[in-house]
Amino acid sequence: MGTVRLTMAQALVRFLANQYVERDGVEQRLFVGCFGIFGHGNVAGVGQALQQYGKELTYYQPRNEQAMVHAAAAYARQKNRLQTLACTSSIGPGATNMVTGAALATINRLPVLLLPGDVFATRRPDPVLQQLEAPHDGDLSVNDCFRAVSKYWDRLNRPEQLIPAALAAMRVLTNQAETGTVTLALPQDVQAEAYDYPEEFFEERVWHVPRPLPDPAALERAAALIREARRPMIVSGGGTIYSEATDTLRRLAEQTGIPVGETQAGKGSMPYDHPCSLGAVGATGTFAANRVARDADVVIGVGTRWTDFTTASKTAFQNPDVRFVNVNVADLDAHKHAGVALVGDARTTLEALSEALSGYEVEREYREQSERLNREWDREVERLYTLEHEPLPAQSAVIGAVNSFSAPEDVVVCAAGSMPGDLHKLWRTRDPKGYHVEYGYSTMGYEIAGGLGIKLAAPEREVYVMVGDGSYLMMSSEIITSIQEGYKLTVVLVDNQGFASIGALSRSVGSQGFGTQYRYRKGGSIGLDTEQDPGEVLPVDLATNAESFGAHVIRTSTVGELKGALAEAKEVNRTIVIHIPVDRYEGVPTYESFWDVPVAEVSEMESVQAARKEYAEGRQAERRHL
Ligand SMILES: Cc1ncc(C[n+]2csc(CCOP(=O)(O)OP(=O)(O)O)c2C)c(N)n1
Ligand SMILES: [Mg+2]
Repeated sequence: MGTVRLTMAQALVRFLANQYVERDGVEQRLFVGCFGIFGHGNVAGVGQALQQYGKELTYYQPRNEQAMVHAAAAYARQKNRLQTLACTSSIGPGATNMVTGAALATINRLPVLLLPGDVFATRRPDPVLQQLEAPHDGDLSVNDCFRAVSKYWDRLNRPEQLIPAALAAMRVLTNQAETGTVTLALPQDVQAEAYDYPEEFFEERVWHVPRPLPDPAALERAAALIREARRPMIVSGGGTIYSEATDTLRRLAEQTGIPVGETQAGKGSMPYDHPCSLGAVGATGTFAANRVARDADVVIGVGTRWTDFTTASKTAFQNPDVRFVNVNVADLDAHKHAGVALVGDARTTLEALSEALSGYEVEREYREQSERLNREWDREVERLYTLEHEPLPAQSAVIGAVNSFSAPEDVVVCAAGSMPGDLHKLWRTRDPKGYHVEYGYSTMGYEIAGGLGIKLAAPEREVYVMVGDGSYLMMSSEIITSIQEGYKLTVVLVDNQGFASIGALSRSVGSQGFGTQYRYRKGGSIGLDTEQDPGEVLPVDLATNAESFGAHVIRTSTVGELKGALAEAKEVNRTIVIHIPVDRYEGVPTYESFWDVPVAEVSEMESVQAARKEYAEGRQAERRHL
């Protein structure tokens, strides 16, 4: 075969356009496009290549590099990790703006390909604009920041290095256990340098995503353990959804009567009204799931990495004899909590487990308890959905209005603040892809950018972005991109004048909401929740801000008006922002759970001393699952 003379950037773009992924016989393109913001570090390299090969790989113009990585990660999540976008940036600040997005994607195990520009490989004009100079290390650049947050990292100092690096990158991106951020740092001179690439490199290449089965002996051990169980429970995580195992999971639950709790990423594994569904588990869990978890004797984790929110900081499972079985494609997670490790794909493993458990069923009383808890919990949801709080509405009623209005297949998206916990507890999920709360990294600013990625992935679904005022202020600029590209979002901007979630957390650690209100400085402090006479509220008008971006804005002040606005929004075909103020203190309770946030061990403040005492008591329930 011959060769073709291309710049490294041209070769990279052509290569990306020819990568495919296959699972269950369905083949799709791995990269549906490339986000990029140009500067001297990529304009003449990847920028030029994207222009030249615009028909092969679509270019999208975002406003912020962090946001474009969020959008790519959200896209990948909506597509069950089988498709994604690349992200190109200039060198320096454009590159490091992507570090947060990179961490988010790696922590959530979502494939994204980052292509930060880098300083000259030849080092001839050093130091170039935005170059970090390290006196002790000639090969260091700001892009080394990405090493910690990437699953594969490489710097391509020669154009031919692209060949092994690109192949390694694809292997990692498409490996369901390994996937996350892949960073290929591209020195700006090398991007523009030509090389005779072998034609084979550009042929269509299919990356197969297998559905591996666990070791049969491990499966036998797991089945034997479960057969002995009287109070088994399943905790379903994001892996169930990525593997498209939700039907299999539901059938297993029906066959055995084992009830299911859900993590944030796993919410939607079961329809909310299924009798085996206990809803959210852990620190932001329902009383239904948390009561069952407390006494469970065997806990079957499926596609979960057991974060502290899921385990309520290791206080959720109090049965002294509790044992774990972990179904996970990642060895790391399968071995957590000294569990029987079923390293494999969630769907095929649950199918195998169903078979191995044939004839096994929990006792009728236990099944009935789950059904009863499911119904009791839904009554609590209804109570919170219909709270008529005045003068400002309760956030739970805002969530209720959006949930009741939205269609089952619509998607709700959120990431940080008080809403993720409330949504985890209260959102009635009716479709496995209808709930998208990024809670691996819980990144303020993900909401709107993530919503854009979801809408790009699923234009047929309405996307409801639930965003707090704090998150909105951190990053709302992708509203503009959504309008530019015609990807409509319905943004519900829930305004409580600051950080309500951290305000509540601060009060619980004895600190009176220090630094969490958006108010003028007064008497030396900024907005303590306990102050009789706090500083005035700031004159910020977020609705007008959204209007200035070109969004269709509706200002509401009651839940009734919100309902009207949602109906109006449905008829509008560009991005809408519905602004609604909510009461800062009318929160959703926690239900029999704990979260470990250490309180100062010594303090002059009595409130801190009291909080420390309570903390020390709460911590006593923490366990080691060895
Ligand atoms: C980028 C980032 N910075 C800080 C935090 C810590 N944090 C979590 S929630 C929150 C406040 C969020 O405020 P807002 O969006 O208004 O939601 P609210 O808490 O008022 O519901 C902060 C500061 C975070 N999760 N992400
Ligand atoms: Mg807020």
